[in-house]
Amino acid sequence: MSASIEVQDHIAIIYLNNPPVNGLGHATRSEISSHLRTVEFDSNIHAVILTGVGKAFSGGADIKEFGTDKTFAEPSLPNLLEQLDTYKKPIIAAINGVCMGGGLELALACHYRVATQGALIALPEVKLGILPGAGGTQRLPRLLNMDTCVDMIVNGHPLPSSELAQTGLFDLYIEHPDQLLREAINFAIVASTTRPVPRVRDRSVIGLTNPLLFSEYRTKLQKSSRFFPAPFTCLDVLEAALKQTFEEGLKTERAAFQTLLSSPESKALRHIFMAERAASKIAGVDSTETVRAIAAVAVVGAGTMGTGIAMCFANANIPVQVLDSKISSLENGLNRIRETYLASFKKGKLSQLECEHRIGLIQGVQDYTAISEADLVIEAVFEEMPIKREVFEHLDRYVKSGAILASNTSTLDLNQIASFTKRPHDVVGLHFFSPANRMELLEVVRGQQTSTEVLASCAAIAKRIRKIAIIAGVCDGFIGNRMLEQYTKQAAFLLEEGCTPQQVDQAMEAFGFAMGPFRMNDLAGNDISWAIRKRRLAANPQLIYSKLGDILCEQGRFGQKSRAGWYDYHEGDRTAYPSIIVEEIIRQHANALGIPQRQIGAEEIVQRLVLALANEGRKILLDKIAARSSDIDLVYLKGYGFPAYRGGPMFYAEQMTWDQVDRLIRQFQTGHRGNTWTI
Ligand code: T1G
Repeated sequence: MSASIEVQDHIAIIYLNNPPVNGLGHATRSEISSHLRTVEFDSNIHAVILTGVGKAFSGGADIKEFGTDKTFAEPSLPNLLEQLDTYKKPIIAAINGVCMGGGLELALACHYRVATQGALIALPEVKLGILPGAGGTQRLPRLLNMDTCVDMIVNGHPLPSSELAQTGLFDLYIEHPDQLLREAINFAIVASTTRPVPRVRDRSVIGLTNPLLFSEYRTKLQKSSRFFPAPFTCLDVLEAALKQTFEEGLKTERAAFQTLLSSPESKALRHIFMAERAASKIAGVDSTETVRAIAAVAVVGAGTMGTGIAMCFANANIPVQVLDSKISSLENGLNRIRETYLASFKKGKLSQLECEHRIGLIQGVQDYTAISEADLVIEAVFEEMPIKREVFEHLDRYVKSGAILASNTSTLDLNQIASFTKRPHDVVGLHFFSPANRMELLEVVRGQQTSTEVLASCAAIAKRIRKIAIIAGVCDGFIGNRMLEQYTKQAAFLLEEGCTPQQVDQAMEAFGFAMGPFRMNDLAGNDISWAIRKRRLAANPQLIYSKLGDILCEQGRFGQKSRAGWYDYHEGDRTAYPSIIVEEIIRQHANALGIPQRQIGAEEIVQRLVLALANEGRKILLDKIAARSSDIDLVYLKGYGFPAYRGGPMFYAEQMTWDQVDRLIRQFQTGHRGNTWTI
């Protein structure tokens, strides 16, 4: 039973009850439709209320049914809404919680809407690469101004019901959720005497306040989403609402919805939606696992990473101490935090109160005894094992029993770090990505002895600080950096075969990366990757990689910081200018190696680099460093800027099939240094 019915005061109340979010799957749609038919001509019933059981009114169409015949099985959502539209008695939506996508479209097709404080209102379909496909683009502009409609539909931004309380979306707004049903029944009793029942479709679209709204938005989208069709289509269909009748607008919407639903971008985004939810399922850790309370956090190391990590917790209203033995480092770190929050305040992203509150949550300390009561301690000091050892020996000695001891290491052996303590079961890796206070990704590194309780606690705290936690096993580079090494290796090989840095970057940026590999390296600092290569070469003298990066670094070309890297830079200007010096270095190097030069097109560049990621991801799965391929996709999406509407490197490969991938890799091998691609 995913929709039940009861009667109170001659009002039929239909409860959507399809946990976890009352998704409008086929069964739910069928039962709602059946209940409506049962009472439509019953003279004892004067009106109908639709409401949700639990935290949601409805989270929309059932995404899990997409791609199956259930999505359009009758009653399809549009046809169910048509039944509401032609219903003889008033139907009131009592919006009790999350009201999203098809769920909001269901409410819009009702004759009245009564909402409670605390509900979340959204048409987020664009985030799935589609658009509201059940009348949302045609009904919402008949209740809300087009600026709000564009923001809600083109950006998919959710709005709290309180922000819409004074708009035409709701006929009644209730401050106290526990009074919603009673108030809705009272409203229905009054509405039941009103004829004809008011239909949103009979209203006129609210006129534009800014006649240039659509053209201005299209210009904005050209910059932010030029390769992603859904936002543009959302704009087109919204604009159609202004020019067409409701019926014509529905047809336009429906056609556009079908086109987008079958698009590769939508398939990719639906893959990510499910991947994000799958990632929270940790092997060997079930939902009954104890989760340790984390009320106080300490960070060791007041450098860029340490202070960024501290801000993650302050942003979640968790008090955090920052420990650094050097007073100058500590002061610099705390100043950096203050400046960051003040900058957000000046940009209007934070109120003065929020800014001061968050700064007040962060305390600088210099002594390990000061952090003894922390529930979670995160070490973020230099990537050198002797320093890690000193820190963890101190943590083991001074921090209370039961605290979680985490290392932010990005390349060192967590098992060895755990061995510096008497409590390896409490030691875990929490690998944040810079800037830590902004990047969503958090690699939770599971040591050999890390307890399931610690893993469950880290997953819970990650959600609190709004991070996507991905469990990784212990290896050099865990998941993301291990894949990045292969990506940058192939990028440099392409230069030796005839490409320029700008050709490679332009191909990857046209694919959807915000920044190609060489611009990214110049931003991050070529000397950082140079140090990692030297460490890896010392550990494995057989390591094969292009020496071009080393040559640049030996000439002091570290990137933006030295105003010369893979590109040239001018004082105070971050624009990357193609460098004839670098092109000459590449030519001389390739010539010395006797590598034949050739024209390499954008398609091969993209395949070489993305399949380098996927091929390493496949090995990461085989090594059991990652639990599932969709986790690997999330790592590269959330930590390395892989374009979301491409689904991720593993998704990209899986669309080809792995046999085709292997055929391509064999082709690439003949091009250059065959043994760099180990399948
Ligand atoms: N369909 C199926 N399952 C859903 C779902 C949905 N729409 N939304 C959530 N779930 C599952 C999710 O997979 C997870 O399951 C559980 O609910 C908890 O999710 C015609 C076609 C509603 C704000 O895009 O934004 O309507 O992993 O961890 O943090 O125009 O889920 O536990 O098995 O996210 O409390 C439009 C998507 C669909 C809303 C709740 N609707 N969902 O957040 O829980 S397209 C959306 C969300 C559409 C029409 C079109 C969030 C949430 P499991 P959760 P949460």
